Amino acid sequence: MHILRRPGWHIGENQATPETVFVNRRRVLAGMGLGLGAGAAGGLAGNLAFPVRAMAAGEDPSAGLYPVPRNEAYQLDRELTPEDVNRRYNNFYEFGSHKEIYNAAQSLKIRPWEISIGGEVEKEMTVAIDDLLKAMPLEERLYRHRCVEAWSMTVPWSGFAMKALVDYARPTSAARYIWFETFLDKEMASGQAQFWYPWPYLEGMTMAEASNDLAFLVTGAYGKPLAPQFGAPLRLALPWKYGFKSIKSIRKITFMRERPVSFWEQLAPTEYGFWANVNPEVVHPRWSQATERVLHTGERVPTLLYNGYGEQVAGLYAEVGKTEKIFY
Ligand SMILES: Nc1nc2c(c(=O)[nH]1)N[C@H]1C(S)=C(S)[C@@H](COP(=O)(O)O)O[C@H]1N2
Ligand SMILES: [Mo]
Repeated sequence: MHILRRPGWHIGENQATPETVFVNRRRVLAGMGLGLGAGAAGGLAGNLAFPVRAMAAGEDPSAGLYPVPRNEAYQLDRELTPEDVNRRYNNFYEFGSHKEIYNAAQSLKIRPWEISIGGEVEKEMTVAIDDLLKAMPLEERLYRHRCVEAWSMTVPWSGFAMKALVDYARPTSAARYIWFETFLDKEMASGQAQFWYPWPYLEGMTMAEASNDLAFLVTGAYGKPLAPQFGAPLRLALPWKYGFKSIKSIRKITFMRERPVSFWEQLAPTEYGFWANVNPEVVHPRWSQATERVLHTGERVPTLLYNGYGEQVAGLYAEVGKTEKIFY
């Protein structure tokens, strides 16, 4: 059904030095007839070759809502990734299968933006993002983020607890999973013209995971509305799981009896499974997960079980972990 092409992250980043990433990228760009100024090296901090177009003031109607109060229950063990670094190093395959999608992502049209909520719910509905923002209790949380490619960042996300969305959606008792889907528009997002990917991006979680305090729906970052490249206007943050679970630019939320087969799981089921909990001891089929590269310093630090959030989430897997692989 799907033609399997190796996505970018099949090259373990920890097997490639920043230099080789840089050289390879320069070669690719040269092959495409694009010159490359000094230092766009894999989005590493430093001389940045391309300016990021700033969103014009007032362009985002939710701007007045930020900053939102910080929830001090979520503390970090390391410093925040500078906003500038984060805004220029992203995974968002809808806009390209490399890290420098920030300019391409500015074409993401974030208003009007409606989210449909359906499946096993008392009543299906469609809600405009600005109405949802008004109905939800917004707060800021400092979270770690660990990509399966073995880099990590820390972000001050703004948004609301997944639980609040579940209460709002009023699922029936038949709901066991929640499916999330990204927009589908290949005119707007040229990556979606790459037909070998099973668009739209799809992810999911169990109802129990959705009820965990840590499960967070993100609407802003760094005290502002979410920049397009972060997955505006609504994305997930499941910080104890590999980053690909944190789906961006959500259009559709469906409560289901069945488990979804997510975007990456369709492409490579043995590498990117449904559970995808972070575990430094469970090697990716082609690279180690023992350490991670901190995005803005380049430093390598040990990866933690459940990305350091075991106390909050390990209990979710006590039963299922006996019969299923919960780390991929
Ligand atoms: N729709 C969509 N969501 C996505 C992705 C994507 O390509 N498309 N990439 C995922 C991956 S692999 C990671 S690591 C994070 C990256 O989030 P960031 O760019 O804000 O750092 O988004 C996740 N969500
Ligand atoms: Mo990722």
